[in-house]
Amino acid sequence: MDRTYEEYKEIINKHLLDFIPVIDNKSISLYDSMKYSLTAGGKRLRPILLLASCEFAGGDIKDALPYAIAIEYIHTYSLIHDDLPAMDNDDLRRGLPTNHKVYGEAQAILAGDGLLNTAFEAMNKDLMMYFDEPEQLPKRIKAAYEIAKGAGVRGMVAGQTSDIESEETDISNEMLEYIHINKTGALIKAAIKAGLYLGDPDPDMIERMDRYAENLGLSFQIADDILDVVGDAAELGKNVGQDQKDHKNTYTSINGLEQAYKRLDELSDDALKAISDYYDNAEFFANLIRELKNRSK
Ligand code: GRG
Repeated sequence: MDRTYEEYKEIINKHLLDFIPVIDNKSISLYDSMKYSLTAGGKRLRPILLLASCEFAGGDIKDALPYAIAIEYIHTYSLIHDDLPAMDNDDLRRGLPTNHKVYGEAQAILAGDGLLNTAFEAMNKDLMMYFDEPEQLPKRIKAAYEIAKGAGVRGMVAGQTSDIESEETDISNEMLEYIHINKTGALIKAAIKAGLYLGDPDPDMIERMDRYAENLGLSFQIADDILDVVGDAAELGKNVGQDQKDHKNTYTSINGLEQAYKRLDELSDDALKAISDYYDNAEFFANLIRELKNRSK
């Protein structure tokens, strides 16, 4: 497992549109609007985590590709919907006007719906290709299940619901972490677990990477909260200071910047502890958490 983040990213970007089925010309704005947000850029963190986790567990990334691309489709749908006026009402994403600013609200909703459904179509299509090799099915079913669970009503959608409901109200740190763990952490964790399952992980690896993933997911959101205060809009490709303007509950608004940095340190130390002493090939995952910390300085 010696590929770099950039090498994984190149693989993802090369195959990003491969799993979108041919869409009838009569509905071509659906394809255009889905493609617009997919190809607008992005760090590709979740699919990269999925591919890296698969290789870490001894798997072949060729097996993991449909699942990796599917998770990026799901993530992109969530960003399109999150940016809608009914949710965060953002006009800039990945350095470009948000989907609804270009295609209108109705089409942006449909672009999100299209991406979400295409993700499940891609994973199911992959499963169907292995009907005659039943020993190949369990790992794929487990991966698809982890992704469905992380994206769904016990994960991202639940977190988003609580986030929206708690706007303009005072919430506890426990509630804030519940929101972060689900809204952002669940899909990150799903990427890692799905990737592991597509390899051949032992139970200890699953447990350690679970702990790593939980810490990474929460760190990622806290870093995002910090960047909304100290970050640079051009570098981030989205508006900053938006959370404060919208009176959003964030780690920094509730606890202050200093405490946010402290929590980020705690979480990243624990993520490193979960893996560093046990694996001599976990450098990719260790570097990722270090870079996340540095990026928010
Ligand atoms: C609409 C069901 C539903 C859920 C939306 C992901 C999400 C849930 C909302 C996004 C809100 C947000 C800005 C959260 C902060 C952390 C986060 C997920 C940032 C965006 O992910 P990145 O930084 O984006 O990986 P790129 O563009 O690099 O893919």
